Amino acid sequence: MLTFDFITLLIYIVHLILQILSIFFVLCVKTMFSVESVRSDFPILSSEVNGKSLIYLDNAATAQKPDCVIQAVNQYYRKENSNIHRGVFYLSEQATTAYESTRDLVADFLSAEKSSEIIFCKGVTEGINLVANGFSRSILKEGDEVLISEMEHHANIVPWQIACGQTGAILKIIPVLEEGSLDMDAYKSLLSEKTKLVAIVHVSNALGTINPVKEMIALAHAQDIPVLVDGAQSAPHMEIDVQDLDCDFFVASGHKLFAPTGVGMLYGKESWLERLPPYQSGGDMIEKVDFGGTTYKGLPGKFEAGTPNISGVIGLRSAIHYLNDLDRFGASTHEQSLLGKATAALNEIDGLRIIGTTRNKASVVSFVFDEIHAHDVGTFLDAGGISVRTGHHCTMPLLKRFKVPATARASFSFYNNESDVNALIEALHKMKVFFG
Ligand code: C6P
Repeated sequence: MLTFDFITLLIYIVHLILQILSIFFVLCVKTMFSVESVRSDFPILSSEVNGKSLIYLDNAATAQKPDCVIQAVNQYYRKENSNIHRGVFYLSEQATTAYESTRDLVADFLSAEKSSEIIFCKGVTEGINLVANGFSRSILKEGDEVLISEMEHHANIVPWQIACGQTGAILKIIPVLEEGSLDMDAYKSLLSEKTKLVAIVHVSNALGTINPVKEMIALAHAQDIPVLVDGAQSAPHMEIDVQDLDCDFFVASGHKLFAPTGVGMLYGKESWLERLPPYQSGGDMIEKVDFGGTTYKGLPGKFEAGTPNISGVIGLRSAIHYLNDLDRFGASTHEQSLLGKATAALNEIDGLRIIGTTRNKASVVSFVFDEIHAHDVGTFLDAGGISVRTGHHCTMPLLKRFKVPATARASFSFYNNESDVNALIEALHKMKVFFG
């Protein structure tokens, strides 16, 4: 009897262990990153250009959209379209809920403390303009300084030039070292009691360099200086935790995050957003309008005047759900492996020079040829179905620093595969023969 009980117990334990193992296995397989499986989520990847299969390597400019995002926007216009915050009828309330719940989702996605710290905008350009406009109207005075770097995108240069021009503040520049990283000694020495803001790119769109923003923020905060982080190129490649970074502002564009164009997000610490005046004005951002004077809504409404990009926000909601369901660690490991393979193979090509060789890079690689103009590189690759960006990448001062007028840039997303890298390298070898 005792032996029978023991055997039953043993069978029961083995059965339990097998069940736990099978659940674990199913969970692993379900969440494990598989490039071939994610590729099938993006309909455009199976299309052709110039009679060749599309090889899309311009993800830093804009990312392709998964089917769920395309469907979400389609569904919204087919069945749910209506304006938000205005109607008491069913569709308007549905649209308002969808819009506002996306704000909660974005707050979670960026690990913000409160949803009211998330402002929907057109993208990084508009987000930075909003902050620069607020600083020029309420913070900056003659002789103050704004600190940016030599590797900024024009979107994080020109708004500050305008703000400085309007206030008499001075724009200071952190230099870039030869391998494409920031001169951190220069950064430390540029911080002073005159500095009223540091505005810095997280990941360079032209070089791929990942900047040590957390360390830079801590250094600035030690002197009570707020920091804005341009996350256009970081949010698509890494998980962002604005509370851990402790940045005061963070901006990202939806279209680089697999969402539609024309929608983006500005995160700002509540205390900073409260301090800044409204950027645009009109409908929806007000509390009460009277010819004797107008009062504004609190956060976030104060910064969202007029009918926003509702369908864009609906698409963004779907894109964030998609990213939340993705094994992002696996995706980023895969991107890094593509970057490593591409870099090694590009370095083997005679007459090719990579611009931006620092070790800590996102999956962006910029290169030039001694004898062939970047635009010719781009045109040749396009004939083979390969899309790369060529030109100054809206970083003219950076290219001037490297003494090149233009580069060709391949930027990889998690849906690119090894054969995309091989096709690029093969095409560049053919191009060398073609141009003699
Ligand atoms: N870079 C590129 O091909 P918008 O256009 O507002 O979504 O993003 C502007 C922007 C700001 N900062 C960085 C670091 C960026 O990379 C970009 C957009 C694209 O590199 C288009 S120029």
